[in-house]
Amino acid sequence: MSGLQPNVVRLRWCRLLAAAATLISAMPAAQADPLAEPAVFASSNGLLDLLMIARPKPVSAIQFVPRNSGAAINPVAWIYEVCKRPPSGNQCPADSTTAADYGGVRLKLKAGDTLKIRLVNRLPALDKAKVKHATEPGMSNLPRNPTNLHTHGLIVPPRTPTMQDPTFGDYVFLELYNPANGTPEPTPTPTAHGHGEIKLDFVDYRIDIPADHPSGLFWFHPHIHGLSLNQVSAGMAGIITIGDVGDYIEAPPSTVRHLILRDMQVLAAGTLQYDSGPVTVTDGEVQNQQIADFCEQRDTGGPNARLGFCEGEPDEHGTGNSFIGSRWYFTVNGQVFPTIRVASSAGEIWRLTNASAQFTYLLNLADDHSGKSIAMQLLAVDGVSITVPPGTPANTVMKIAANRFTIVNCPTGANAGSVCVKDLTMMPSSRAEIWVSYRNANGEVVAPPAGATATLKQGVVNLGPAGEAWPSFKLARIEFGNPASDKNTLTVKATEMPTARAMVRPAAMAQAAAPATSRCPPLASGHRRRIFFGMVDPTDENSQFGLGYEEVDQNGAVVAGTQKNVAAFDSNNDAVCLPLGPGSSPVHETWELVNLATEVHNFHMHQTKFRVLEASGLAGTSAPPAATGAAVILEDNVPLPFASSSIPQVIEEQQNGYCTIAQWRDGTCVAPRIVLDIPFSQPGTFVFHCHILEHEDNGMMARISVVGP
Ligand SMILES: [Cu+2]
Repeated sequence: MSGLQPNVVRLRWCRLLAAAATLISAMPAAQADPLAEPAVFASSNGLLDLLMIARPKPVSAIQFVPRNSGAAINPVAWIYEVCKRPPSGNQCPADSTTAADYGGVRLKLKAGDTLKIRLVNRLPALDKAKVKHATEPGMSNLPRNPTNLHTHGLIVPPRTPTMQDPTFGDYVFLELYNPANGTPEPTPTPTAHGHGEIKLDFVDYRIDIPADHPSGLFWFHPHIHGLSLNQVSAGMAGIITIGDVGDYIEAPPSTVRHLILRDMQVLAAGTLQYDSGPVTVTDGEVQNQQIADFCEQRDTGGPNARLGFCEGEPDEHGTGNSFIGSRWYFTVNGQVFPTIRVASSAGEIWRLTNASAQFTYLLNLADDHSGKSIAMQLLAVDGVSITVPPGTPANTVMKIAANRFTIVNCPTGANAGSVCVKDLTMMPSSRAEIWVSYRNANGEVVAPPAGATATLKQGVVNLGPAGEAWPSFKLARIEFGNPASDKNTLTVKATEMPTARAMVRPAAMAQAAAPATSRCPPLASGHRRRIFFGMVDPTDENSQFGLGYEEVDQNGAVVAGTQKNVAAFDSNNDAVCLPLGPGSSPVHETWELVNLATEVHNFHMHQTKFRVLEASGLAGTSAPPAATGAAVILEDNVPLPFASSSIPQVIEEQQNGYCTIAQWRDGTCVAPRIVLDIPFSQPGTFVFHCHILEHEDNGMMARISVVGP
């Protein structure tokens, strides 16, 4: 850990370390509970019509015991209370048809369904001193805690209302305020941080799922620039499933689990020093301006330590931060260290969602007897099934999945083309679906020995010299009581990207502005867009993050006049604009992502899914379409490997760990390229950004418009 995070909230304890020796070892009984599924709201007759109320709620599954008192505290999360839309009013009935769980809900839909959500804001106002971005230009309304909703991974239009239709689609330039928190102040227009539409009390969304939308696993969360980290880390997220796993897995097992991973930093009472000055925090307070230097990185306490949480650390990094007496909880469906009992001979499918605001998971399933990793079969990435034909080399699979897992051999007798992994790297917003059955050290599915158990473990992940040193811990206990399966792998069916006009809805087309062709020309054939991930001014430790841009021609030369320096998010201007193709057909573009940082970022594009191309195959031309029979892994977020330089000391000590575009161009810094084939099918205005939400809130986001004919 370099302590070089210039944009992490700086906290300095102003209290004595005399109580540092206090160790908390009691474990709440709830930690042994079997894992429960998230509450399900399913569509019927093509419609799911919900009322969702964003509000605070104590988390009963977390019992935080303060150092100086025996009484356990249930920290207060921000959750979605969800019910079927009542005939009138904005309140859910106080009965079992309402879900209000920190763990999150699952919205169960089918392709072709309509999802209607009335979102109500009942979030508390915030202490301005505890909101990192509240003093930035145009951001004075953040302490009023506005919110909104984004359906991550769905290929749906980012619609705005019309005279005939007052609903919003998956549109993020919208702020919904709780009237109890005061009237939002008008902000100067134009401002770099303007957010667009303002709504009070409630707003209605209507998300039309196209009839040819892929089946799979998606999720929803708020998307307020400047508060994304706060709201997601406070608990605001849920998952969306389209169709069933049977749509892409042949003869799936009957047990399908949904694992929503999230984390919460719970503070001990004290005085903290924020950017704004000293603030007082109380026992059990949720630190929703989450920071990284909270626990010691390594889990060294043996098998019974760090069961779903880690203890806050003293100031060991010289940063002035001490978190003694505080705890960082890592939960599955809101449960601390639950038990998963695998009882069926068919094994289980686990569908994992990283709903953390900024935490990167590196998960493996460790056999408690041997200590070795139990292989898992990878079925789907970012919601949709993978396509890996027989004979695809493992390193090709690793490349097109951007090294998001470590491949091990599927055992003999496996279905050709199956992918087995021993770990899963899941950056924020990632999803992964796996088949779990007890396996021996050779990866063969066998009957588990009596009393076989395993632990779902977080490993030590390397996000680069300037990256966060996230702690390792244990997330869940697995008990294998299953008879042996008769198969070693499941058969995965390929996901087809929606190709046609079916993706483009008439309402959305009407919404799209007529293209100003001079302002929004199509990318020339053979050209690609190059996006830089960097810092606006690396020599300024208070600099914002940002994105830079240039267009590159078929010879690899930069197109004159297209270059833009690294700049922080500007909600009023498009960084990229492109028209749809003839007849509103989707347009494929090639994007090259260059990470100027010596830490990993995580690129996310709204309203589509993309595939990673092998950079070596980019021979100065636009990407060829995926060949018939080629391996394809579609993603909606992708890790960008960190840069290295010939002057590491300068970069780390004088440039906050960030290279400039000039240093990249002259070879001082080298950044592995990630090259993507991105199909754009949804007209409207949306964003692409780093999904480490602390980075997004601090400017690493840009606006894009896709215009119809
Ligand atoms: Cu980032």
